[in-house]
Amino acid sequence: MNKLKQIHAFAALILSSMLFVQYGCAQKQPSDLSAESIIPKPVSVTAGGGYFNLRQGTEIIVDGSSEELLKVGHYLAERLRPATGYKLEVKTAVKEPGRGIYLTLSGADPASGNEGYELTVTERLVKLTAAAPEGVFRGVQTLRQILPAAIEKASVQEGSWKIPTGTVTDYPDYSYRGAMLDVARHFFSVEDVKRFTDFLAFYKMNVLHLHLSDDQGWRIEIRSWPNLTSHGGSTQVGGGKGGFYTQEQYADIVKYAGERYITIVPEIDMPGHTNAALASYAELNCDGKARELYTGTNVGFSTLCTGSETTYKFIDDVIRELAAMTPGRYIHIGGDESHVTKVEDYIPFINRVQEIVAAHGKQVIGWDEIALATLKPNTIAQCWASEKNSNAAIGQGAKILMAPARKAYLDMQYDKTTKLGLHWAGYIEVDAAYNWDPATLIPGIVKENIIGIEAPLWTETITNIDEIEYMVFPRLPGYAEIGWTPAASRNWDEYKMRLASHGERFSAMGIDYYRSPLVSWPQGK
Ligand code: TNX
Repeated sequence: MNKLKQIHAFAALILSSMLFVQYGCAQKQPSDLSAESIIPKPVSVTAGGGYFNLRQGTEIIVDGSSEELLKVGHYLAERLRPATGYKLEVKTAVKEPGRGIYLTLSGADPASGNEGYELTVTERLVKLTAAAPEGVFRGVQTLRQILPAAIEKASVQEGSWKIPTGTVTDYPDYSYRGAMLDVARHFFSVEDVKRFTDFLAFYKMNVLHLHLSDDQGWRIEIRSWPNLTSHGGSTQVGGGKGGFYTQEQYADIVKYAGERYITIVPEIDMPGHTNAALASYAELNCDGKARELYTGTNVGFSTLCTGSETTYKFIDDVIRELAAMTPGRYIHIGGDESHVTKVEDYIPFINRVQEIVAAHGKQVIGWDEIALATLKPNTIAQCWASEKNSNAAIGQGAKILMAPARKAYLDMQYDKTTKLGLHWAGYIEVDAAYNWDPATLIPGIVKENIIGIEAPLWTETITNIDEIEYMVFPRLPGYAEIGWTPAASRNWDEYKMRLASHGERFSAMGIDYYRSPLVSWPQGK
């Protein structure tokens, strides 16, 4: 070969190998289920190396006659239809189909519990198996997360909808994984609450705690005490018009959450944080005089009249109506920051309210101060501020819900440039929010004492859904992972890569999130 031929041959080789790479890419992209960014991180993922293609004719096939599982099938179809534009028919079958998306309750590992699931993807079949519909529902969230991010868009997208083959086996570490929304300081519509609920569902959280009353507003209709909402619900922080949920609207929220396997924990805060009630009924005040409505942000100045029988009649009526609206087992009684209630009044008050809640068939959760009282064996103390109170609760045999303000408060600012939020418990950047273990954070509180974790969003400074989203994202996925994934499997440097890729999903969902400089967010939008 002469020199020129050599050069030609070399060039041809380069060119053909370039073509091969290009053609090869178009033909078959690498598939690796284990490299997908699933949050919370599953217990185990095995990659198959191929793809399942979601397409126009794909059907969602539900095993057997479970109405409940069929609803999960419809929920899945509704998530996938807008962006794909496909029909995605939902059908039932008596045996495993050869192709499609198959949801089944048979063959699950009972050790995975009600929320555990197994997702097996082959080139022909996507199969979700769980012991209960709840587990299939959790698995559906994994399925959403291994589709391209554009699947979350509300309108039809160009795209090929490939799902990498392999197997995910998964179940949660803690049974209680929640967030709280304060609808008392600022009121949020039913629609906003539903959107918030959808965020929790996407990250496999299972509790939405609603802070329904505070000094600035009473937000839930109580038919036997109508002024609570007509007057007590008529304003909010800053003097805006406030609002409240009728019992029908509240039932709609409970149902919506229930369809997402999310339990609503309603909170009526007492004996402090009660100015809205004290303004609505003169007889709830020891001096018999109704208070003025309050639209500021101070805490700790109000108290129910703990020595008066009217107070307990009031509480009994409120808890009775609330319990009737609550399918979940818990009623939250607040109990925090009752700075103007003498401790010798506070203790018998909490003891008596625990009895009232029990009489209406529910279990108490209260902020950690309730440990000053005599806790019933099934009462839960929510650890937010005091290590001493939390340990006292454990000493009485109570379990702890972990919501330490300095780690888990969604209203804490990210850093000193954050405009919304507060910083009394410190700044909580995305790494600090993620990088802690509920079972080792506080001396004396170990895993066996803890039912789970909760991230509260207080709303003194938060006025609309965009502001909610900015404080919640991107910290919420981290709290979800702390609740779901064992501490030994969690690592910030690895997590932050998965979180970065969720940036695209936040955008597809229209979420206005904080672009923390600690995370390499996708460029563009
Ligand atoms: C303390 S946390 C409170 C709330 C405030 C919050 C603001 C807790 C049990 N009580 O009343 O909204 O700080 O971060």
